[in-house]
Amino acid sequence: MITFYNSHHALHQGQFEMYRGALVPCHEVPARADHVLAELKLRELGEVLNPRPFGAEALASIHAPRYLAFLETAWSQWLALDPANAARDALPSVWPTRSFRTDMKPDNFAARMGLYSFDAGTPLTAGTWVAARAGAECALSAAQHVVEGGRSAFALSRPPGHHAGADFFGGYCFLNNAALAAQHLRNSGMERVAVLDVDYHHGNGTQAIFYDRPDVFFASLHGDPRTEYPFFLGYADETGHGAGEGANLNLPMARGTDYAQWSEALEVALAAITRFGAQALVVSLGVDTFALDPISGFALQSEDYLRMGDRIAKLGLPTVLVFEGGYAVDAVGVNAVNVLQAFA
Ligand code: Q9C
Ligand code: ZN
Repeated sequence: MITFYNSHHALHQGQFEMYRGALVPCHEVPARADHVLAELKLRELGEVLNPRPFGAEALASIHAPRYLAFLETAWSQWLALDPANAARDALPSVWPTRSFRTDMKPDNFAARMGLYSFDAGTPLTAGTWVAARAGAECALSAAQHVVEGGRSAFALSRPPGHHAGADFFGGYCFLNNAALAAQHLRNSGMERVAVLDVDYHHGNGTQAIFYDRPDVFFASLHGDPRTEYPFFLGYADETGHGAGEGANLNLPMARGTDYAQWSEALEVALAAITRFGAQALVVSLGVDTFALDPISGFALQSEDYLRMGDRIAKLGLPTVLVFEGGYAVDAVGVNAVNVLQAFA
């Protein structure tokens, strides 16, 4: 298994996220990717390459131009408000909910932060843009490897991506790496592409991006949004819209779900992907389904990730795996690389 990795990920290092009225240390930390990289090298799982550069057009294949322009300049806008902001991250604190407008370009930075986000858990930092762009290039490079005939490739991207929509950040995500990979496969001649999202949290950004499209199937296994983040999307009755009707499959599960139950939902998702006739697969590989994950509620064990990788490989599709969540930092390397090793 070839891996695309860029050390610039570490430039995105948030300090705090809002939790129950307090700013608490971020769960999404650079050490997560370092642990995965160390485990890949320990097991000699294959080459680790820097991504190749991709231009602005590649990002614009998924993201809105005004959102990309905002992300690229947000840190300098933040500093322009007050030089002392250099020592603190930018967090949104006001959002347009029902009855508000979202069609304007606000002159106020706080308003722009709210317009382009959906939670207060995702700090924007000095290095966010450079890190997120490098992570997106890892996903695009992994997709390109598969386009060129590789059986599979892993994008060790950070920050993660599946909560980011065409024009919003949130859930620790800024650019939707999995969606960018899927679109790159589409642009390179693969007519039907599936995204399988196994992160604990519903991939609301990926779902929203492809919801009305018949050419990209989205299947997600996740904690039931009735109780779990992101709460406002991810229900089983979301099956796609318009031409995309039938190309979206949500499989929410209760807290406490173990691999025996989880793997039944995996069978449902894989059967649907096969019925869809996917020519290539993108896996949003979050390992926050792990029993010891500090912010999640499933009960998967480290050995279960070997079974997961083995089962997904049996689909026999050219596959791009993209790193997403997983916050039991000491175990994240073993768990993610178990999937990759069993897949390979
Ligand atoms: N106290 C991903 O796994 N907040 N994002 C949870 C925890 C957001 C997770 C609250 C979780 C986002 C990529
Ligand atoms: Zn997650």
